[in-house]
Amino acid sequence: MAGQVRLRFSARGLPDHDPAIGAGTTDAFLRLCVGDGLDWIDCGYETEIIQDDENPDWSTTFVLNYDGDNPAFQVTVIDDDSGAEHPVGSMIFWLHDLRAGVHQADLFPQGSGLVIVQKF
Ligand SMILES: [Ca+2]
Ligand SMILES: [Ca+2]
Repeated sequence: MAGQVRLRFSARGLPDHDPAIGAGTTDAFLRLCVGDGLDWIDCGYETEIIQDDENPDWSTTFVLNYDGDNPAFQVTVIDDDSGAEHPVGSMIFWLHDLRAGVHQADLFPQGSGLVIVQKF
């Protein structure tokens, strides 16, 4: 079964990846891949970068087309450093996790904060 879902993301408690003086703190964006939990078919989704914020609410809305009745999504939060990418953490969730409309999960590795997913 194929379908479409619209998702928006926030993160809370991201660690500071910019400890240098004057660098502020983490400049986070989120990259999303769609797949079945083993293979990630489509990784072409990225939010905007939010500068110097450990609790970003990304305004980017992803409109995702999927196959199957319970697709998986992998998100990776990345600190931007003038175009260079430094991964902060990642997590995987399934469409069924979003039955209530909102899903929240810790990023891996531990201590990397958490991501909140909203379906609407
Ligand atoms: Ca920064
Ligand atoms: Ca940075």
